Amino acid sequence: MKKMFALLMALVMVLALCSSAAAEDLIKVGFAQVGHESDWRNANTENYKGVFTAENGYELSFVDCDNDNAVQLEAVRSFIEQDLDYIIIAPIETAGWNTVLAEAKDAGIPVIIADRNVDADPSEYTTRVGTDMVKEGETAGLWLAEYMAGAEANILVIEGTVGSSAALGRSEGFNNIAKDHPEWKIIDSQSGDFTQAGGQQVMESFLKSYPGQFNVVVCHNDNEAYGAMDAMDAAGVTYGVDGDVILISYDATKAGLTYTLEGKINCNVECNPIQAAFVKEVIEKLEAGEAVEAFTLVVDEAFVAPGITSQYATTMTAELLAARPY
Ligand code: GZL
Repeated sequence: MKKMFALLMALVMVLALCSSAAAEDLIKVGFAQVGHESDWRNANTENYKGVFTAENGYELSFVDCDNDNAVQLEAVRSFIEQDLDYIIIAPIETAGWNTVLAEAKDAGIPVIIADRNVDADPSEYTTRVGTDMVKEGETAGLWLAEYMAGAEANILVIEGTVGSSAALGRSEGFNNIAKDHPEWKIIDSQSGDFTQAGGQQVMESFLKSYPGQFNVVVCHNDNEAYGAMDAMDAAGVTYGVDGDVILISYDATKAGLTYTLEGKINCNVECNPIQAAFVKEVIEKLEAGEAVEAFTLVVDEAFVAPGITSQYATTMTAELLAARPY
């Protein structure tokens, strides 16, 4: 009996040593995520949690920074204090990163900027993975120009989070096209903070300020578009392919593309949230001592409602919707 007990204890000790050794072998990654402001963000978070798993050899320290810059900086500093192996930052805003990036660099911890961008010299961090937000804005503008075919456009814009590279880039890109169209007028542009409540609030304000004066609404993400749709429904303003107002959105999430298939959103410019595998590939290269590119582009496309054909976007179908990964 005593022998059995001793054997059992030895087995428990070996298993404990193996598990701690296994834990020691995991690559420790800190991820300071923007927050949970949108369907896109949630899809992005789920993607990271599904890739950076113990089975894949990682220990993920995930912080939802709730759209709060101070919380995000604090999260990155805590990763540095914990001396993690890698730090991933999806920056809420572009500004304010130089000091903490220098701290991470001094600590010898590689930093990967993911999704959005920072106002810091690329030499201040290891690499960046994300989409081209300026191109997304240009795609929306090019599609609108094709669709309007020279007709007047009186445009209201519901922007994303103030100071975010997603909002700045999409505005820059759209304006790159708008400047070539004197028949267009951007009447107003306010931030809806990438949330449905924000989109509804801004649209309600626009409906009060500019009744009957606009025929295009551009929303920087699907959740803002849902809010704008609720506000326009309540005001009896029609939108979409059979409505008075052309509705353009970004993200092309499953729900956003459902509205696009239904003709309620005329054009939806994708921003692909499935980015974790690209980041994991970068980390694996760094682990192997290999050089990595300064920037890894995550490619996306655009979609339009049935009945619309475009050189810049794919016409939505039920089959396409069923095949969408997020
Ligand atoms: C874009 C991403 C944006 C999405 C929004 O890459 O940063 O933030 O467009 C999300 O849905 O909130």
